Amino acid sequence: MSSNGASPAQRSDNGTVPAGERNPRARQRALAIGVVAGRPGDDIELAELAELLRTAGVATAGTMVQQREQPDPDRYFGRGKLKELAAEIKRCDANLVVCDDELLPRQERNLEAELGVPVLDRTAVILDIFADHAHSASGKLQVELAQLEYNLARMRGLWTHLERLGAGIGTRGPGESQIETDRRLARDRIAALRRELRGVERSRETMRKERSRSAVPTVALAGYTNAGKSTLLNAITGAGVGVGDRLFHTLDPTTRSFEHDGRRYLLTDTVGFIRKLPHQLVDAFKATLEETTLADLILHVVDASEPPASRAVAMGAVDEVLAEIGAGDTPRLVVFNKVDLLDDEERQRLLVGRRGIVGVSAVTGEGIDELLDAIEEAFAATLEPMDLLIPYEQGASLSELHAIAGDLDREDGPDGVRVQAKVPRALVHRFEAYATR
Ligand SMILES: Nc1nc2c(ncn2[C@@H]2O[C@H](COP(=O)(O)OP(=O)(O)OP(=O)(O)O)[C@@H](O)[C@H]2O)c(=O)[nH]1
Ligand SMILES: [Mg+2]
Repeated sequence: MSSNGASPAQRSDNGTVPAGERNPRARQRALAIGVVAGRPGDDIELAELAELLRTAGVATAGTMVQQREQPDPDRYFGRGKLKELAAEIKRCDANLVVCDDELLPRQERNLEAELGVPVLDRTAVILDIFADHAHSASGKLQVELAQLEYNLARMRGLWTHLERLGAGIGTRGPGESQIETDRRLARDRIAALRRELRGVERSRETMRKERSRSAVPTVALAGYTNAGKSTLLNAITGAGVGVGDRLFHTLDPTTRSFEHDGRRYLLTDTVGFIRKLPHQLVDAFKATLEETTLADLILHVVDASEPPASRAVAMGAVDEVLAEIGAGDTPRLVVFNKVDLLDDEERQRLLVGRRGIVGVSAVTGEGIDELLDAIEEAFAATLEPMDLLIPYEQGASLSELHAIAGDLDREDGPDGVRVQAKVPRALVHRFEAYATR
């Protein structure tokens, strides 16, 4: 894993991950730990952490859960459980402990001191995956910003650590000034990154304005990571977006158009969500997540092949993130993807008689037509039927109408073209002059 994975003292000066210094990941064997409140035997959460670790190239050597209301504020686990943990590390020959929650710097430090192996948290793992999967310039900026914010808090932790050690003359001064310098560098870099990202936001804004002028309905794919959003984008639009059986394959938004019944739509695919999505990422990825916020309709893509309990957790997490980024009220369709992996009984149970849910397979193409009809239906409510008479010399209006309303019912008469069309409510005013009733 990256230098996030090293002990805090080994992190680079400005807190970012130098790409060349990654350890060979496969040699890392992690013991995954978590605290669960009141649900004994519930290992859903650690199964997901193991999946995150697999994506980051780390083997999961074992798992350990402590049942308690709250993690211990100093050590995450209670003292007794910590002894068990130390024994378990030996037993399964782990060389790393990874915790399912974001650790306070103090918890991380105490755990490392007691266990004698590096201790990482969920946020560090997710940030590491993002760093590895970011390819575009803006994606890299966003990840670097999130990493710096995460590490800035840890530098503070390191500082208090040194302060405690630094009893003698001379130890305190250089330690303090070094940490202060590091923190100032990190803050300067954070400010510079935020400025650059505002530039990215502005250019996306311009593109969006152009799109909204054309009044093409916009649909956004949202969903848990690995639900099949990118595969679905490819199936619907014929785009060649990258797909992969790993978490957070997609980080950059992609928009493609498709036509259904003569009407054009835009479909946007973007970064996936996860339970306990690190707030540093939500913050840094604001510009990217905005693509979802501004859509007219959100397709909430769900991996229907997941066991019901983890599917419910995933759906809840998506609802939460959508609310957090301000898309809570956007009209939504739930799409159960990967139905090719279900048997008949499961299909029945999941899909029959459920309104607002469409079952599809982005791989076999099953259900895609029904999905497109459902999208059309969702937009139909926002369309106004109009009877128009457009004079021949207003050909420009006719082609504009065609672009907006798709295939038209038209009849050529002596004074012009009689047209019946469904027009988005926001654009009705442009054609009112030609309305015949
Ligand atoms: N069997 C089956 N597999 C699917 C289907 N749709 C997607 N997959 C697989 O699921 C995995 C994830 O697909 P992606 O399209 O990358 O998922 P995503 O939601 O874009 O994931 P992130 O970008 O990581 O958030 C890939 O291995 C796909 O081949 C489907 O309908 N059926
Ligand atoms: Mg994707």
